[in-house]
Amino acid sequence: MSSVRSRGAFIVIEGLDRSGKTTQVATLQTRLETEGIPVKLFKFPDRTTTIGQMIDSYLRSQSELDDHVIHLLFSANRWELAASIEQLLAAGTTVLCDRYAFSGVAFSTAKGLSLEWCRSPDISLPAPDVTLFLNITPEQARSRGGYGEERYEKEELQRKVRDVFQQISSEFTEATWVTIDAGREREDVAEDVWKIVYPLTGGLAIPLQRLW
Ligand code: T5A
Ligand code: NA
Repeated sequence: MSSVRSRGAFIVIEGLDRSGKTTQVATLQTRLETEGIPVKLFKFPDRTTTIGQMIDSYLRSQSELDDHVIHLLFSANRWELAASIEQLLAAGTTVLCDRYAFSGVAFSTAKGLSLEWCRSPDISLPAPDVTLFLNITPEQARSRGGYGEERYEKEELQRKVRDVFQQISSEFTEATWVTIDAGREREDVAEDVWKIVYPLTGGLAIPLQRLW
């Protein structure tokens, strides 16, 4: 018998706004379930918790918060679910995450906070085994419905967010940060996602890493 217990893979989907993260993560979850692979989906922000409700109110411009405060709330919202994520991974469940700490850093840095400060509260959160970054052009994003409903849906901010994501991605290897052209048909994007994720679902023997 092997002395190394295998664990589930931690898969994060990041990407620009309107890139299809939620669409793709739902398709992926269904396909994994169909294959009989134990899977659990998380979405950040998780607007259902007490902290999540504060974030939701801020994003809908129903409340005002200092930039540092909202950054820490986004991070706290991940920390309040981190133990559940770790337990599921240890039990062999594949964990999918719709946005994670990279969105946290990208948006707050784009607003003007320092990148290093923004990283700090997420230090030692579980690190994804792979981050799938869904990439689309600003023109494609615009064609998927106009910005304006929520606080960060403004083109100038989105451009800055894109730049910070680019900067973050350069710290990862090609195996741990995969950029996918999400400007194509849903099915084609889903096929690329599947090809990367499916091989990771057989159980991983390497220990879970920590950010950053
Ligand atoms: N945030 C988040 C922070 O500032 N800090 C943090 O730490 C975190 C975690 C809310 C905001 O919070 C910020 C970032 C955000 O500004 P959210 O709730 O994830 O975050 O935001 P949403 O508005 O839900 O997500 P997006 O707008 O980014 O959308 P998705 O999930 O990328 O895209 P999706 O799947 O909803 O699709 C968008 C539209 O496009 C269509 C869909 O049907 C839908 O209408 N579509 C396609 N159309 C054509 N071709 C395709 N291939 C398509 N795929 C999807
Ligand atoms: Na979404």
